Amino acid sequence: MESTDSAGSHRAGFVALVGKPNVGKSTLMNAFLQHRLSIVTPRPQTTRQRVLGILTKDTCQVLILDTPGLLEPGYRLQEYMLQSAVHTLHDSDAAVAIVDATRFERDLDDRVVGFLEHSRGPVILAINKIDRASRTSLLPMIDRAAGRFPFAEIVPVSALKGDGLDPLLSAVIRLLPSGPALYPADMLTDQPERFFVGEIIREHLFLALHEELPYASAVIVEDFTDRPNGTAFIQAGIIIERTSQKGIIIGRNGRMLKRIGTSARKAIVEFLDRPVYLDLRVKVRPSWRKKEQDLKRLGYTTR
Ligand SMILES: Nc1nc2c(ncn2[C@@H]2O[C@H](COP(=O)(O)OP(=O)(O)OP(=O)(O)O)[C@@H](O)[C@H]2O)c(=O)[nH]1
Ligand SMILES: [Mg+2]
Repeated sequence: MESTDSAGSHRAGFVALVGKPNVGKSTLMNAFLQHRLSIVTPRPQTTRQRVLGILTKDTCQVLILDTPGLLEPGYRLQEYMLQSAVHTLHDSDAAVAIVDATRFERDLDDRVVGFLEHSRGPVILAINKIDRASRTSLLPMIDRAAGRFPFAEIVPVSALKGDGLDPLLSAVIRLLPSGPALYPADMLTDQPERFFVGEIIREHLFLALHEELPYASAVIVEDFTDRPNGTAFIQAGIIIERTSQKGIIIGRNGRMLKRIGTSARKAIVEFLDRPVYLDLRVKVRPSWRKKEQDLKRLGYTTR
């Protein structure tokens, strides 16, 4: 463990990244970590579970918790997603609420403010995607935000372009309690490789599929074995809700599934930093998004 002998000046704590779907929570976490840990796609509701990213510096350890978007749940999986975000907000030492500068009014509505009021720790507001907003729109936004909630600080950023991230990180660190590091300095997350492999496959499903299909799909990693030759052997199931969706995912002559498999495999190789054999199979589980039992089996269980 890291020691506390630097006269108690070391800080460590959990910070939750929360906000509506698609505001850039996962992009921000990855930018802080300088690592592609949490999956990112142009579609809302990409993140379904909380993801821990550990940022260790000489004087602090920031335990960043990426969360699913604060959505209005319509089915059991979405209820689980919302719970996961809200619990994380309740359990963290501080929070960064994120809004998209181009959708400010939508992103900082009464409902979101209501959630922030139940945060355990102080909340910083990050106004993200400023690369897309006009400079003149920022000051009025900051004013309106300050009138709506007692934010500890308000920081405009672009998680994508890397603008404003240092001031935002400094603001986060200032809010963390004093204490020793909670994880070894070389640890990036506490979640297993197997979890991220499933997430990467899901990321490529989200990128390749349209309309409702990404939301009707899940991934279950059934086998993950490191072979003696150094190759990770991975067998995963793509779960969908109806037989009629199977044909779309497989595609003509299996082309779509092959495309998804090829791009996912490449990304997994990059993530694991070793050769990968990937076998994908499509499976139908009727209405899995609404069934407690199926959700549990897929790892969507409240902690
Ligand atoms: N232009 C611009 N796009 C951004 C920025 N940050 C994120 N994005 C894009 O916004 C989209 C959503 O980003 P995510 O990081 O997945 O957003 P999220 O809040 O994690 O979304 P959910 O997990 O679905 O709740 C992606 O296409 C990102 O590339 C930014 O600063 N500027
Ligand atoms: Mg996300």
